[in-house]
Amino acid sequence: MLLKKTLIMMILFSMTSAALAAEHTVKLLTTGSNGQTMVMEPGFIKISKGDTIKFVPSDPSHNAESMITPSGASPFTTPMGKETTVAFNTHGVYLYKCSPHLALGMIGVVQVDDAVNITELKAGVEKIKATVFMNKQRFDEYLSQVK
Ligand SMILES: [Cu+2]
Repeated sequence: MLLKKTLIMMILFSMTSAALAAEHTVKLLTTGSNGQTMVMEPGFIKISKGDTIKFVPSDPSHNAESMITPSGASPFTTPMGKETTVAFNTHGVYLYKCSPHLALGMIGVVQVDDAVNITELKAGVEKIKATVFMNKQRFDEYLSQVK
């Protein structure tokens, strides 16, 4: 009887912790909702450690590839044109791009809990910006939302 109760408690507990990890969606779009082109929506997203993001490309030419990640985090590259879910298990700020469209400013920022690596990330961003021809302002626009 006690064993049964313990088992039920364990099952309930595991269900609760699974429910706490949220799944977010980021769209990788050729045309954004406000007329912007080659854009992630949302371009900046803040999530919690353990959450996942489902990257949803609007067509076969988009994906999501990390450029700067917090130390200890695994880099990620989603397949072209395929809806893919990525788990974020290390806190800090992540900068990622659509591999073929970095020059067009198709980038995004994910903040997972505290922005522990923001100084290193901002230093790294300057080099990357130099290779971008369009929508350069998105770097500052998204990074200004990191809190
Ligand atoms: Cu793209």
